[in-house]
Amino acid sequence: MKLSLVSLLAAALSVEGHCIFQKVSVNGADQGSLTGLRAPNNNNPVQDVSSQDMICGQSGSTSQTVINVKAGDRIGAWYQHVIGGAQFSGDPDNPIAKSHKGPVMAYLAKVDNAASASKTGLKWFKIWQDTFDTGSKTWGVDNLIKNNGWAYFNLPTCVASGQYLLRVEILALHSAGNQGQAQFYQSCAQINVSGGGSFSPSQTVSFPGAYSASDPGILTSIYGSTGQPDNGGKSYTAPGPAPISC
Ligand SMILES: [Cu+2]
Repeated sequence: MKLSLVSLLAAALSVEGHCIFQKVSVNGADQGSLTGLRAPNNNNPVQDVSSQDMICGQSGSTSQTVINVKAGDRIGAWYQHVIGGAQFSGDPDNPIAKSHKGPVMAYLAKVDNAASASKTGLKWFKIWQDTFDTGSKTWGVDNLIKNNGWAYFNLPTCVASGQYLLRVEILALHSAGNQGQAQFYQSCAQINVSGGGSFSPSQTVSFPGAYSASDPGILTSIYGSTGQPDNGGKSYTAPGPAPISC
């Protein structure tokens, strides 16, 4: 009974708790709202893992800008409740509702021209993830909220120079105990990497295709016997491949 009540509550909260990846920073330098991004126009999640919207979110804003970065740079991906930030002053669901526990992940795919490349048919590899710390019971989303909506990670030093789409994704698991109810929030940044290494991925994945609706990291209840979103004290494995290591 308790579990279903928690799930119902989480589902109710989710109506207002969505978010959009809408800005990039490079070593702390803010690149500007929607600059160099392919981002959705609304904050609704993608829930069908076979949808083309799994790639960069629902088609929305586009940009001619390609953001220059160096291998090893500290990249920030900024999520907020709506485009521009909070929906209203004191918005408790900004940057994202606290109920929306889950991992935050980043992928790259090599392209010839990041501003014009088609998003389909690309070969993606994961470069970073913040999943769940069993000791502190902290999810990647908890850390993002602490950072006012920023997810920070370093672009691996070994990544080859050239242009890429950078796909950053939140997977919100608050209702994920029922198939098709996990919520995916992603946009793609258009980046040009310089000073890179010689890494070329031996294994890549496709979007859609990388995830299945019954993946244990997607069809899962994060509520333990006490009804808390602590994954029952168990470790959590995010969907997709392991991040590359240089
Ligand atoms: Cu939501």
